[in-house]
Amino acid sequence: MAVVLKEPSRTFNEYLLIPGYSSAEDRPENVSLKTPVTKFRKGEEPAISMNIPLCSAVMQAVSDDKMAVALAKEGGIAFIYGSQSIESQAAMVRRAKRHKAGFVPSDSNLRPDQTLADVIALKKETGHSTIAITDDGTSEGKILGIVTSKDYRVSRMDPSTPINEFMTPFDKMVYGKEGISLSEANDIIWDNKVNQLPIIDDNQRLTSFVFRKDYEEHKDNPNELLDSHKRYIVGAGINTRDYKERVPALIEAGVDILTIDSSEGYSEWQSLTLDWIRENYGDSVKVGAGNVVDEEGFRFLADAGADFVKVGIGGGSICITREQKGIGRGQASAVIDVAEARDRYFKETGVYVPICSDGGTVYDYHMTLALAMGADFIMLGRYFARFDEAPSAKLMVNGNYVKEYWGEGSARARNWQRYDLGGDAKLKFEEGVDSYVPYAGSLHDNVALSLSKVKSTMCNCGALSIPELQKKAKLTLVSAVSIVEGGAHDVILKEHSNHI
Ligand code: MZP
Repeated sequence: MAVVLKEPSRTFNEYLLIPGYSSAEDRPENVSLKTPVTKFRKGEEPAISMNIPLCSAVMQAVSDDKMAVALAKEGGIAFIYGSQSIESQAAMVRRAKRHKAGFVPSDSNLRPDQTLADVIALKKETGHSTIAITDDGTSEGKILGIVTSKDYRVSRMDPSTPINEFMTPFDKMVYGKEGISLSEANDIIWDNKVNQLPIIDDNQRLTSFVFRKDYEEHKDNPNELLDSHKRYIVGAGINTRDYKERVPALIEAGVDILTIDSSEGYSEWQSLTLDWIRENYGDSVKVGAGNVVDEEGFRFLADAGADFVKVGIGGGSICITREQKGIGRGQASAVIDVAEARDRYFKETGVYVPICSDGGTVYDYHMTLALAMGADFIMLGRYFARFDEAPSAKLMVNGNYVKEYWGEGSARARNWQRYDLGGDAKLKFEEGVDSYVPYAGSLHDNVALSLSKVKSTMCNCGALSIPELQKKAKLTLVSAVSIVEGGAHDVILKEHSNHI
């Protein structure tokens, strides 16, 4: 006879937090959202932590190199999707790792024998007035001079004037040497009263520019998640089939953390993958595993050597696994159960294996609930797919801007092994849909708003950190009727407002 759990499978919408005592100290500006990502022994620090408890889903529509940079700037981690060739995934990792905060590759470049007319045309095309003059006209050529709007007067000069007659030549240029820090570059900019600083290598080749106007932007990112070389921390998804080729390529590209991406992770395929990584790299490569929804699944992956465990089956907004296969569990029940399992495991072994609530986060308050229920961090797909930085197309549908968002188990993304059992069989049915999500603007603004709500609720619970929230949170189930009471009711709304 099958085991039948006594409790129904519950989701975030069925819970609310009951406020606890908050002192005068419990103010949002005092809240830390720092959270562990990789396992650690009692009394030790995790090798990787995040400054905000959010990571982006391993999905084609969500996590590429642009998302990786944008999210690391805020203090989180993007896991670049694995449903692409090893070469293109590694190239994305490499691009994100090469992206140095404040150092941007030159996008306007000409040769000295080109003319003022070329300068004007290029300025019109890019909208940028700083043009690097290199021997071959590329962004990595030997720099011979620079042209800014101070160097020419369109009304007084013949458009056919060669650039080398009016550019600021190299010997009169202010530049920085490759390897200097952003703050050193900014000091040079300020001391010399210039607006831009070309950065060059030992062979006088241009590597990037630092612009005065970007200074404020970088001052604004106190949470940036950087490695020891001041590069952004970048994650990537792997699968249980081609890991022997994919993992070395990603490591070579500089990836910081991997996660096995599978809709169902309580399987021998995952332990074989973890074994291979441990045999070849020991503990130096950090890798998460999943997804699971109960204690057995968690213990299996923790014992198999996972650095963190992802929790959630069938709760994703684009996911139809529960309908198609009849497997899964309400996201709240899964997180609560696995969090208890993690704490027991910690008590028994002294090893804390962080857990990630993956999928089904709809409202900002669901983030707070997931953390209160024990999640160390949260993986989101739909949430990030709505932003400018997500790779998918922005379209106008019925008068509204939307972005495309499709599941990794949809026909659009399939032909990769995530949704089969790790063998050679091709996917025979879909487990995800192709959809639109409302366009929501920039990642920075949205993450700031969502986390301000999380921090505010934490203060209502008297918690200034995630572990404190987990200790102090008091949760209650809500009745179906009381959910109506929770929204605006019995009033005539003046205009539609979006509460997400
Ligand atoms: P959500 O944030 O859109 O609700 O859920 C994102 C999560 O759904 C992903 O991190 C992944 O675990 C899961 N997912 C991705 N594709 C599918 C699918 O096609 C899926 N079924 O379930």
